[in-house]
Amino acid sequence: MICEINFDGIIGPSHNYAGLSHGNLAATRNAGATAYPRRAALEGIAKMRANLALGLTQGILLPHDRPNRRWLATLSTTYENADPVLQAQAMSASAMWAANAATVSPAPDTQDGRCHLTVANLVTMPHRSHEATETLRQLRLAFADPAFAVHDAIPAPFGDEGAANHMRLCERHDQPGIELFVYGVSGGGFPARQRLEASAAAARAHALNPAHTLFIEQAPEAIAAGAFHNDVVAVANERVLFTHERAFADRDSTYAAIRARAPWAEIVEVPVDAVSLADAIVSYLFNAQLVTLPDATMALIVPQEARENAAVWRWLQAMLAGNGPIRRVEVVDVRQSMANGGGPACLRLRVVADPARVDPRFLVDEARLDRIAEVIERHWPDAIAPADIANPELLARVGAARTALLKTLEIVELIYN
Ligand code: SUG
Repeated sequence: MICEINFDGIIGPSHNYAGLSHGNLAATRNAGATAYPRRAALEGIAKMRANLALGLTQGILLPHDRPNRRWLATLSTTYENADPVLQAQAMSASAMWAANAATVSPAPDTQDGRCHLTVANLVTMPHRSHEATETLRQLRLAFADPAFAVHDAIPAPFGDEGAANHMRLCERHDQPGIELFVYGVSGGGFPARQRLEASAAAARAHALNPAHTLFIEQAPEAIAAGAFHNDVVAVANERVLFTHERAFADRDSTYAAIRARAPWAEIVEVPVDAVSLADAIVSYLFNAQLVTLPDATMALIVPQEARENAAVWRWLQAMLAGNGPIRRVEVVDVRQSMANGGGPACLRLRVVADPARVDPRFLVDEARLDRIAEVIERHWPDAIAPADIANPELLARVGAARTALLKTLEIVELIYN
């Protein structure tokens, strides 16, 4: 039976704060801080456990091989000879943010009845531009069943950041819906990472019905305020679009276009007077997982930072007191990821599909999470300070940690020799 599966990126053993993402205010603010990979990964596991407890179906994606020596070889260098910036780019654990792994169109929306995934090229940021090769390998493994079509990344220069710039509205996950692709044109001094050409190419690859597909420009003001992905200012689930008033370049025509195609849609808008763009971005209110619970009500899974922001928490309390479609707010602690600009929604890739068609090694229950947590406790480094990035002992530890995890999960195809 088709349902939504959240595939969380397991936070890799090389998690660190190198400040590589221009336009991502949290990552820039924390550049040079000491990171705690073990704690980070366990926070991610705790989030998955909380989602299982809510009755949701949970999957995983694996940390990528770091440092990425194959990428450095294509640049005619080695880790040992690379400058510190290139070393940090090769070492980044950024594949944890699985919302940037791919764009996904579930089977009910596509003309061939398959669930389509297009790997994101992430070409705008050097440290993320080399994720696509391994992401493709992982997705081809997890979604090898003919129920899926996994497409290689769209070529440069058309930047594509995957599901972080894509939303789907539908009456129920297993019904046909409309797909919303949000692209950027300008963002003040910050890069607009998602190009319209890339969104359009993904929509064609996925055999979407053009009448049910919308291309929406993200507000330059939102990018300039630090919303480097649309999922920092809007999130959709089934019939609900939960959005900041200033998320889209042309709010009124965006809402009109949605209502024309999806008269059943409910737009829950947070007005700028109640929550400024700055508060939305610092709290990651919209980088929440908006999910349908087994009793068909909706819950919003927000980071701790949303509770700590007075304006945001006030708005959430007022929302719960009202009669809207979101009936419950759950708070999770993903502070280590948040400090690099990655909230609960960044950490997961949503795939609406039949779990029976997914390689079972990529699905988790409590017992499998226990085994993953044991590997993390034993192998993940406690702390990484910027000076450690060049340390050969750290490199060996990071490599061994990933291999131990893959062996435990019996996903040995992903071990590089
Ligand atoms: O691409 N941070 C990520 C955060 C991605 C968040 N994802 C979504 N919003 N869906 C990024 O900016 C920081 C890495 C560093 O600076 O080392 C980083 O890549």
